[in-house]
Amino acid sequence: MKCKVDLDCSRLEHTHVKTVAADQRSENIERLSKMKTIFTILLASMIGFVGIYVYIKLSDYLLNSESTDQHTDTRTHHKIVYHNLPVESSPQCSNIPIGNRRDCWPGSTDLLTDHKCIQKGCCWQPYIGSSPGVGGVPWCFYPIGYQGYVVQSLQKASSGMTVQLKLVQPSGWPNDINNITLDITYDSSERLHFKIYDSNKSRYEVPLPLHQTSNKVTDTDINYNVDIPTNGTFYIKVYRKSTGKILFDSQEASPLIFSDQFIQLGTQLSTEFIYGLGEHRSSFLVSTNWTKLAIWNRDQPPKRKTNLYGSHPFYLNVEDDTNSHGVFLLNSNAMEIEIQPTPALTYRTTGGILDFYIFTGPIPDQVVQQYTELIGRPFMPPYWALGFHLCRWDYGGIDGLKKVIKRMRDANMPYDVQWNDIDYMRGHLDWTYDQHKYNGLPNVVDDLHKHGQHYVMIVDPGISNTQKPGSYPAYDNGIDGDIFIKKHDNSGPIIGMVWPGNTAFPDFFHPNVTTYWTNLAQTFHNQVEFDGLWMDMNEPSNFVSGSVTGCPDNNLENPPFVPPVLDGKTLRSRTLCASSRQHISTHYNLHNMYGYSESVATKSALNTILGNKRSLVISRSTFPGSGVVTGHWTGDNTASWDDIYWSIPEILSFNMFGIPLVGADICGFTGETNAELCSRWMQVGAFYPFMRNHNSVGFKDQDPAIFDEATQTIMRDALNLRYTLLPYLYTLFYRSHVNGSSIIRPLFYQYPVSDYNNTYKIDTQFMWGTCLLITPVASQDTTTGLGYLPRDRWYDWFNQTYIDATGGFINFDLPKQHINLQIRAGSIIPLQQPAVTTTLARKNKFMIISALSVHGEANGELYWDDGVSRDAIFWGHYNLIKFNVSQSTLFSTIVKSGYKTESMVLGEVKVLGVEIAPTSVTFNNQVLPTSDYSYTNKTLVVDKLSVNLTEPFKLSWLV
Ligand code: MIG
Repeated sequence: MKCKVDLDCSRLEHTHVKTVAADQRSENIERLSKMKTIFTILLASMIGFVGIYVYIKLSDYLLNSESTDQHTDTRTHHKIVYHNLPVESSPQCSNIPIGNRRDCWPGSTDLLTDHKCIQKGCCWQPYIGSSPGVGGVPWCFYPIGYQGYVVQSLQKASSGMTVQLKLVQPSGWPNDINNITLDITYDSSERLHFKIYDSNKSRYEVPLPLHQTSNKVTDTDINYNVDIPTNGTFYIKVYRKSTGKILFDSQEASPLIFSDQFIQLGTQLSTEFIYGLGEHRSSFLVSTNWTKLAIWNRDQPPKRKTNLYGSHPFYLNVEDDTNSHGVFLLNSNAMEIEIQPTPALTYRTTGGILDFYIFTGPIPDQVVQQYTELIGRPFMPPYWALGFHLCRWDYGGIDGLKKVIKRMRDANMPYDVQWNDIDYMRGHLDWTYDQHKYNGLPNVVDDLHKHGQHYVMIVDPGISNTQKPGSYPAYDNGIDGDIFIKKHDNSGPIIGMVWPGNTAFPDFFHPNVTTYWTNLAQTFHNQVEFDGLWMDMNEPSNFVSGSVTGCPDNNLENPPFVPPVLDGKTLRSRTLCASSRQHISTHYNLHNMYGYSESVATKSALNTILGNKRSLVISRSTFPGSGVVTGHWTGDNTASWDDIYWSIPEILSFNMFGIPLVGADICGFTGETNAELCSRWMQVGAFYPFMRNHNSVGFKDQDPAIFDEATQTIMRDALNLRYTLLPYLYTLFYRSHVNGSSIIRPLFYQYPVSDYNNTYKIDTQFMWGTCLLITPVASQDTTTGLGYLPRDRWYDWFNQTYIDATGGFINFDLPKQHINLQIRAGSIIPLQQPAVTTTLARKNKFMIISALSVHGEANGELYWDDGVSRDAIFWGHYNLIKFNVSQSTLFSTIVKSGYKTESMVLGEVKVLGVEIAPTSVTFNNQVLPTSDYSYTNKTLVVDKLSVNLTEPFKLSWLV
């Protein structure tokens, strides 16, 4: 008989013989192999790998000798006969290198046996060093030529195509969808969109407002080629047109599966240089050594190999010629992403559809720009949000709070924002403050404002449902507006337990929720004039699993596939029941967007309350698009040196996710910090886009002013350096807001070519934009340390001498008080004299540092506005000034001059790398007296200026 499914015909064959005997035998084999698996696992722990190796070889031999002929598929009774157990001898199975095996049995709770594997149409080959179903080299894997879906028809259109796919081989997962459609759209020359969905029934799709392009392009205008077969087994390949390099290629990767609750697609990667896929604690470069990443938002102090607070199914992959591209899967369901040595990547998601976007870059920062063009550009923070933030859990009451504010001021620490954690609330109730413990809080906030400082406090999503009716509007109004998440059967709010005890949870996708939330925020703001809000616990976190009354038993609570989330095989762990109901869909679908939706509602409330003033939202849980409204802190770290290191890949990743306003809890959240750790951390933290020192309850104070004089000096210096750099940081935020450029960048963004083997792996150092290289200290008792200097000229920030680096590690002096900061030759950086608040610093004189390239050139820019108006850019109420150096002249160009309210006075210009002493210096063609400038160490300093920056100027040095 002809084998219809052209899968592995040598191995599968329809037959009518020996059915009964074969059934019998297959049961025996199943039993035997089950035992084998149990034994294997037991033995692995007992006698180690040598023993297990001998055991597997032996049992394989026994199995082989027992089943060399045939057995029948007992499940389907289709009398499919399998030859040759184990199947390594069949060509569709045996020629697959170990690293290329595509897991056919991911995350199953069932005990895997060779029989079950083969029933699924897959290959079976035990591997020493991994356990089936858990991860690592799979024992059960897809054969070459596995079919699944075939192409039924392909219809081309001017800017894309539509492909109909039909299932020809059951996947083995419940509820396969037989007919699915693939829509391919050429969104722009740099962006491809492809979407796979049920042809007959609409399914849940992610409710994210995307910035779609209105004019799609035709295939002559695109930078990529798409290759889909017109018949036969489905695959999709996307190439870069100019180089032929792969951007997406599902052909030899994990096959497409589209069942109701298990959807899979794999792709080959271009190289092992892959970044992104958050939120996880790992090196910035994601390992291709069988890494399984679970995505399911979770309140979990960061640790390795587990799901954390946010979901970001976006990666950047470098091609072997240093071009880069990005891939975004728009899907909010619980998912697993596996990366294997091929290198290849597999998505396995538990719902929704497959909705992919590919960005062609080719420069890494362009990939991020193209990604944020789709999901939304980061918001423009108020200027004060770039200052130093101070927080701790439990100040003990109003006196504790006042004491820390006073000592920070007395110590002259640059310090802009004071925060409060849940201890300010009455009984942990949202939108209340404890009138006894925090008696006078409104006055403290007024006093902060009088000092040009700002105030942010925490709000958790859980709303207590146990207050006296009529006494707690947050609950009563929620019931009136019907905005709480409901039980699976819609019978009232689902009740969990958080800080205030039992709570309901607002559904931030409910149409009435914005009014509800805004009213609560407004009422509270009438008492305590906060400037920003801190969104914690919004995964959402729940102290009980599912709800106080548990969860029902249904297919959403017990999906056939659960990614490797913390606490085993259940989605409800530390959150709500998956089958609880939100207005637009189930929590199963929307869970990963809870923090996102809360941030959107909160930002909207703040916009209403504060009018045209910018506010600050900082959220723990995030999703693609969160950066449009919120910043992020990386959660509950510990006071350890390791945690300083981990903060760097975390911050690099969030810049890639379009949430550049990000920082880790400086000096550590849990655990006791110490002077050395905390001062090193303040030094690194001075370069976090969001700089906040935060401490957990029960640990000693760690605000800068609590330490001894010497430590305070180190911290104050770090803060002053940051405040000096704020005009540059603010300009980077402007670029991020209008173009999507990253603020914090890995070295390879700037140096992908010459240092292929080095820069791609570096995540202990990072850059601010394209100009500054930061080499932090993340280890104890360090006085010297290695840092990488890419091939370029680098100026030391402090002594202003340069090194012509050839691309390699050099040994830096790193004494306790020293921050290792290099300026890339060719940069012009706008600066300002620091002060104890940004409010004061903004009035100081500007400075410019110009670090000349080998050719004596440099450029840079400065963005400036009033720092608070929300629509400054929209109305053009800003100044944009470009600076250039060529031919021994530094000159400015006024690109935009729409902000005149405050004067901008330039007081000093420094030019680094002036090789020959100038014979004279002119400013706007006037010769300067020699007392107005100095020249030492190849640095020209002109420091007696008082020049209006909003007019163009020209500084020349004649040699
Ligand atoms: O269950 O509000 O990550 O920053 O201090 C802990 C108390 C709740 C977790 C946050 C942390 C905050 C703490 N919160």
